[in-house]
Amino acid sequence: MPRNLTIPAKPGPLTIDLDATALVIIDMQRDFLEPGGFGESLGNDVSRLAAAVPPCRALLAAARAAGLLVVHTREGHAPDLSDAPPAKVARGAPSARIGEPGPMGRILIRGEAGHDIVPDLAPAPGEIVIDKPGKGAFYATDLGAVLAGRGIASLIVCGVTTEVCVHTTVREANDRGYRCLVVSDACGSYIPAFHEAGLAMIVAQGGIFGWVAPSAAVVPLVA
Ligand code: TIU
Repeated sequence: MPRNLTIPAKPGPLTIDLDATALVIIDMQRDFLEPGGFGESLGNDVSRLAAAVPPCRALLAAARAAGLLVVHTREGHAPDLSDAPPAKVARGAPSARIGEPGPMGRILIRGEAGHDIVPDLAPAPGEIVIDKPGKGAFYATDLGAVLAGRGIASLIVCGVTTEVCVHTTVREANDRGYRCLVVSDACGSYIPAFHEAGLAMIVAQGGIFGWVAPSAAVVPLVA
């Protein structure tokens, strides 16, 4: 028996089967949310992302209570930078580029403190953590195989940043046939106008990339 529920969303209600739905939390890492990491090295005010943490936490608690598949992603690179394209490494001030030392260890490098997910959203034992070198969570990862193996058809997506890694992942997922519900207040951007535009792009044209709803509309239904 499917565990169907219908979420009020834009551009219209979305019905999902909880047994075929995963919560995907994108890149809620210290490198993006805390001073001294990759986000700040690019010239951003990282405090703008803090508001997304409590809604992500509420979603995570609801997903765990409902027995959903939970997937955390982390953007980062191998210590030898072998998976970091030179065009990506060359961005930002030379002393604060990917791989350079910072207060949370080498910037955007796997295994360093800055690469960790923020403590409030730490993965629980058994939850899937996908390490990705790019913006999208499907590119150069086994996320597609993981979801296919679990019979997942719908994704509830949150995290940072709205118009960069969340958007790229939703676009990749949409092309692969997943229904994506993006939780608006559980996403965040360094650039508020881009957050709003990113969400608007998802639901435009009849939901060209997916659906959008606030956590208040999702959490009570899932839990
Ligand atoms: N710079 C920016 O907005 N985002 C990223 O570089 N990565 C993610 O969004 N995770």
